[in-house]
Amino acid sequence: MGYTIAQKIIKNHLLSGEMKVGTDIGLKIDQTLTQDATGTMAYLEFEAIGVPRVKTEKSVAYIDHNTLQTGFENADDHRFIQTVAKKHGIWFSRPGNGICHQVHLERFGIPGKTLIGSDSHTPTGGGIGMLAMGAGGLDVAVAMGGGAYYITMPQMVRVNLTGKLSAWVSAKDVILEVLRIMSVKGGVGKIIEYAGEGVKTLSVPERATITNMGAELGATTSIFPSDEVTREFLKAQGREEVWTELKSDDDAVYDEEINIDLSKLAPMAACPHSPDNVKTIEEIGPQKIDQVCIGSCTNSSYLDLMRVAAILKGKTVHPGVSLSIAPGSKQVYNMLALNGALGDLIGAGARILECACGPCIGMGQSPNSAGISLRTFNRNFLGRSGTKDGQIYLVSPETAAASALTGVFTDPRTLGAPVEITLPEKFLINDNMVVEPIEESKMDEVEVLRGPNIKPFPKTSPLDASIDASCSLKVGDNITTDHIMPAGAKILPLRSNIPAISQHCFTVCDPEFPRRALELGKSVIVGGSNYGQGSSREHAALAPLYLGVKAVLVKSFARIHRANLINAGILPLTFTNADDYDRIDQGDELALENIREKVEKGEPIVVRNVTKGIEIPVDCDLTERTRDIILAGGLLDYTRESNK
Ligand code: MIC
Ligand code: SF4
Repeated sequence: MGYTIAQKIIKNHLLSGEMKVGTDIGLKIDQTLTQDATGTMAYLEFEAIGVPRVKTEKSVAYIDHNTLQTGFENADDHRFIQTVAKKHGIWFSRPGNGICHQVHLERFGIPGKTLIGSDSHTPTGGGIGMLAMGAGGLDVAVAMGGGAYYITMPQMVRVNLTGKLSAWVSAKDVILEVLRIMSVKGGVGKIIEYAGEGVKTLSVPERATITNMGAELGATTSIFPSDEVTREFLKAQGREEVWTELKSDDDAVYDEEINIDLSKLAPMAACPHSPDNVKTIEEIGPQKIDQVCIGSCTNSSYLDLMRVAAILKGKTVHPGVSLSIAPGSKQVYNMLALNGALGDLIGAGARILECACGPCIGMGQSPNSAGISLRTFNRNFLGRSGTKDGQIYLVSPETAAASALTGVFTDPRTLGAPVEITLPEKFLINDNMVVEPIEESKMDEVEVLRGPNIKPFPKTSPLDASIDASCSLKVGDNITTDHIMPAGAKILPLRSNIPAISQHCFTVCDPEFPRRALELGKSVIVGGSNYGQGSSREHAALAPLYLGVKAVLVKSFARIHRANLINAGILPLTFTNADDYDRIDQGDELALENIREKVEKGEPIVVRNVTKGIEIPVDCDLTERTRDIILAGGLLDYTRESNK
């Protein structure tokens, strides 16, 4: 039996386990990336593990999220990351160099290699045939120290692409179609591989848009073959030598197949407040809009912005619309500046932002009250834009630019003759904003600078013999990590300060939660299905840990968040019968008797609802390794123990 592309990479990197779906496998990690919002924690954890020098082939620390610098906190964090990176062998991409995923694809990614990043959109690297996965900071820290990265061996989904995109229809519309078909939980436990004749019609930046937003499917990752198109892209980046061909075997077996005829797709939008709430622009109709934001790691490539510039050239943004544009990298920005396209954007009235995440993570550009904002981003979760009642629609750059000109939802196909943009034969290559680490022999010369906002990792303790705690919060389905640990300009600067950031935990759902949880001392959170979807931020586990949450009991979990809970030593439980969700109310007293022994022996677990006098069977699917992590009180303690 042949292998799929992902299976080939997994096979080459397998450190433990077997490639049997649903079982735990440990992978050797070749490259890591961090960004600043999750990076400070990841490096504090790396320091705590105590390995002097990273053991990966390449580790890069990016600064792209917290660049507003409304106080000293962000700048202090940047210095911390810069110095800690220099000391321990990590390359440092300075603020201004661009969004981690865009820059990594351009300058560092290599087909066939494994990459984990402390950011859920790391699968962008799948656009050049990397096995690239989002992970919690602690998992990245362990991988930097040479440890394996553990995942559950995923199922393989093949998306067959046939035909060719029609004029004005974009790669963004392809992933919106996949989201429409599969939903935000349809990818959990799966790797999505793109195949078929349609693949070669898509350039690398287009493929990267698709694998990037595959994160919204809940998938482990998404991947394209590495072919002649990939070679051309790498050659244009001056890196042809890292290219290798990668394709699936003819007799590879997939668990699921989806067929998409590219020529049949139309411009679409993900409507508020979920990336899978997809409609065509035609169905939405010519509704008035207030804002357009172009950028983010999904759609900020040279190709995307050149198309936008061609649409806007010589025109003026509608007076009722504010248009902002953030290029994805310094390379893109600089090329637009040199070829005149930047002038076209400025001339049309676009508000040019620095190349960083910016409005995607609520760092500025919040829309007006109840404002309709069209964004080329990947997430439109409630409140993420910074305006609680903001109505965020996720669209392609073409739809965004066309609508910015008319002031209403506009199908770009009404613009007439298509713009023909091709990738340059040579990109502008200038890595002057990437700082090399110091040689190992000189590492003692580097002083790691820590600002007063940087507080240590919260205290963990081994799993208690029994847990008696009340339900401090009950929430519904599809809770995102933006609900659990909101971001935005006010809260992001506290990413290195768990006690302070914890005060914002779950405040989107219930402003009283942090105070109540702290008062209770110990508690349990109850939730619905796909709990913890979205970002990889381990703060969504560390803040509950700090607030005394001992267990989270839900109908089902999203992959990265479940791993983060385990890493933080919080017990992840699921209802054996989903209907039992209705048998616990917020405030109920719960008891998990002899839980330590039961976890240790793998015995059935029952939650006793003391208030209602009933017993509820629950599952806690742990492998030998995750069981030991939970017993130890989290991955940090477990790793320190194992390194002794
Ligand atoms: C996001 O898009 O939500 C983020 C901000 O990039 C996160 C990481 C974070 O919360 O820092 C992600 O996607 O992992
Ligand atoms: Fe940054 Fe947005 Fe991409 Fe997250 S999704 S990495 S915030 S651009």
